[in-house]
Amino acid sequence: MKLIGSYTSPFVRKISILLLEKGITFEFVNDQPYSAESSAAQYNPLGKVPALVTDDGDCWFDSPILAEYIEQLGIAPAMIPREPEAALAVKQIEALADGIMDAALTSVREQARPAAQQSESELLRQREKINRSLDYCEALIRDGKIAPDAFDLGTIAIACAIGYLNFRRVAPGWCVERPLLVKLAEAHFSRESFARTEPPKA
Ligand SMILES: N[C@@H](CCC(=O)N[C@@H](CS)C(=O)NCC(=O)O)C(=O)O
Repeated sequence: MKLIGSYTSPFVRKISILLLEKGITFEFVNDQPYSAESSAAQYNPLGKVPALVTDDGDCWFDSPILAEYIEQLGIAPAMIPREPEAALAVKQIEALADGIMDAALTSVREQARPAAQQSESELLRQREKINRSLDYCEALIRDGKIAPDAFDLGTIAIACAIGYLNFRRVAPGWCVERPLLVKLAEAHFSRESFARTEPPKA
């Protein structure tokens, strides 16, 4: 199968990690969705990555759908629990982490605009979303809703979101007073799948 995406995208990283952890062979097709040469729209009318083209030629897009598709292949280790309510909880954590990625991406795009056109209030709005969501994740671990040694679709997504915050230096103080989240992120970053998908050092 082919994964279409950019090495800097946290959404793409999440999917690469799922494939690597399950030992699924794939071809990575590098595509920069913001460049004029991007062919992302050929796979996803929204022009976003990641997209996945299966060996049968089917094309799937939007990372939660890709994650679900990969899980449905039935290859161990399971990254989504089988029990429906537990599965929903993990997918909700994924949705929250994806929202952190969206807010970080919006901040990066805003900061890339000429200084005079940047909106301070928009940057603040996005920063608040990120901070509230990180607090929520810290509380999930503190309250035992995420086990300290958990490794599943939800925690992979959280670690990818944090990796993107670090990479783009968005919310640089995110680790202050979130010790459980720091531990969770460090445990994930030490895995080979995370090492192999680190964004390029620009
Ligand atoms: N909801 C999408 C978000 C994907 C996304 O925003 N990807 C960014 C790269 S990090 C993108 O392709 N942006 C191009 C654009 O918005 O035109 C997913 O989970 O796959």
